[in-house]
Amino acid sequence: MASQNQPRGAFIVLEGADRAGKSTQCQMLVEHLTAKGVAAELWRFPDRTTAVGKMINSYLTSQSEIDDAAVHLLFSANRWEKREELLRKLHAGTTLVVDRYAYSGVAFTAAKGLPGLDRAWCMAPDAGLPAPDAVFFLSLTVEAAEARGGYGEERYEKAEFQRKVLDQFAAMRSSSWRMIDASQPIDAMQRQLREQAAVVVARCQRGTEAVGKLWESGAVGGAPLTQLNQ
Ligand code: DGP
Repeated sequence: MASQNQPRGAFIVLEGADRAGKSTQCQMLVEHLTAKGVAAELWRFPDRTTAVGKMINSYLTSQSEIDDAAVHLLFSANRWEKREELLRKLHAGTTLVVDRYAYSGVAFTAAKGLPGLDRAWCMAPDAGLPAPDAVFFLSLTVEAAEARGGYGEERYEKAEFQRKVLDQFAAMRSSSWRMIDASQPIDAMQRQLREQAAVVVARCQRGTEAVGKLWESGAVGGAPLTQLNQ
């Protein structure tokens, strides 16, 4: 286990509804950090390459039906199975830019509005997972997402459902999330992300921050917004 004073990589999560541009922004950010000499990797959840991830992929592409509670636990298991590697990378000094995390996990299942599967139930299986140092939320209305050429073919890519997902994200938003207006041009968004990611990376390189745990208070998304804005 690394001590609290060891320099480490930053754990940066990008969240948002579908079509907000997360994947493009994550990729650009990793390329930028790498060019600056910061060891950085792009990760994404769900990670469809693992055995669990393959089950999730089959569900998302409607090749299989899985009970809603059970598939929720699979998405969570997919994060848990990557936990050790994630911590190892951070402590070895690699910054991880992660396309979606447990926040999507909660928002997408809670948006189903099923009896018994409320937000508290949805949060429970992810409790204790490493907490990110920063959460950047790419904010885009459903109308703007549709104007971008509409949603794809996967299970959740329907306007009505995406509206419910956005409501869930809004309900769980913490003051430590950094909101990024995803209706801006790609380069403007990226500029904002780079500036703010640099602050988080520097903080973690200074070695003053231990990796937090979900959903401990003060750990969801890292430093308060005011600090990130300085
Ligand atoms: P992506 O590969 O980022 O396009 O994500 C695939 C879809 O799965 C997308 O509609 C968001 C949804 N999703 C991502 N993570 C979770 C999760 O943990 N639980 C649920 N139910 N859905 C998720």
